[in-house]
Amino acid sequence: MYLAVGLTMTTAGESHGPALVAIVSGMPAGLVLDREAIDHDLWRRQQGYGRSPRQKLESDKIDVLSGLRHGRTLGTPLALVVWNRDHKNWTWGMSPWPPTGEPEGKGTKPVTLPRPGHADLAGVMKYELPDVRDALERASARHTAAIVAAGGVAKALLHEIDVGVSSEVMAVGGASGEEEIRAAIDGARKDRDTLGGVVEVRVKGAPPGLGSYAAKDQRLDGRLASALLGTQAVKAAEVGGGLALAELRGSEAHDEIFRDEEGYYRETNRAGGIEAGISTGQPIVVRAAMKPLPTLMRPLRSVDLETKEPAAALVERSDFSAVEALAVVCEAVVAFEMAAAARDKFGGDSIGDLLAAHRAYVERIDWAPR
Ligand code: EPS
Repeated sequence: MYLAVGLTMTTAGESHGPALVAIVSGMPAGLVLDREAIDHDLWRRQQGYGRSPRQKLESDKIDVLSGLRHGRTLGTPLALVVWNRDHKNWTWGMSPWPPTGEPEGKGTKPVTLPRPGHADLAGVMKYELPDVRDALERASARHTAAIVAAGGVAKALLHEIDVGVSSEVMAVGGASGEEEIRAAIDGARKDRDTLGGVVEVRVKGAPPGLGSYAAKDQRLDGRLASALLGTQAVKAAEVGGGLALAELRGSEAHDEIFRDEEGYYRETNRAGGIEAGISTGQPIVVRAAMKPLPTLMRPLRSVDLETKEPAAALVERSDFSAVEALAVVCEAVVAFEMAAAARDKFGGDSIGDLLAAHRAYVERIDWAPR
């Protein structure tokens, strides 16, 4: 039986394995992809103050194995690949097949010192793994490169219906403003510590009516929050006024409705562009909060899984802060959910059909972005 399930993404890949892969199914045929735009987002994800030396080894680029011909989607599954350049240093340690020859390079010795805050301890317990590396490789935020590649494809679809997605770093380690953030990261680096932070993503141009109150898995806010919380290191997600709305009275918390010759409008956007799980036509505003990364150069207390004795957690190359990268990743996950919601509403065999349905709909509701 064939089930139409809309736009979906499946990813695979380990941090130091050969590659990261994203298979995107349900993209309409005839969508033109801009390779440079997707590579630019991959580049942006690698930037930021406080990033790990790993980013100097990688220069992430998108490769496509299927679903695309001469730059246009075929309406069939797109297989997107981002190669791990660093894999050449891990060919024995991360060999998919039993390695041959003498152990060499990185990853040859089992990791036995779980880091508090990482996947290490829960991962080896859950999957009965002999080596913490078997858990941490997939849990690593390196995986987000594949998400950004898929988000780039989603942005191309959104661009066709004049929907744009942007992001901003709101705070790092409680500091805001470029100077203060740099100083905070310098301070953490000096103390061999790490910092988390908050990012905001905005979607402009989305028409009213994406998502639905009919079921929880169709609620746009629920889908966005789930996608944000499904991202490495994200511990909280907010829509519009978010947590602060709980402290207000109803008379202060909602966005009053007005109408002029151009149509309905609001003077405020406390709902973050979503009411009852449906887009309102205002900018969609979501935020994600990232915990400080758990790989510390001055490690926390842990237990050696081999000896069962107290020991310091694993120390390995990592970022002091990756909040700027998270902003780019959150853009991608939000873009993907918005593209999925647009595809659900307007159909998805061909981009022409989708555009025609979008045009007819915005005409019917007499809506234009403000
Ligand atoms: C990352 C790549 C990783 C880490 C980081 C994010 O590279 P490596 O492990 O080779 O240094 O820098 O991953 C984590 C923070 C983590 O907890 O796993 C990347 O490309 O974003």
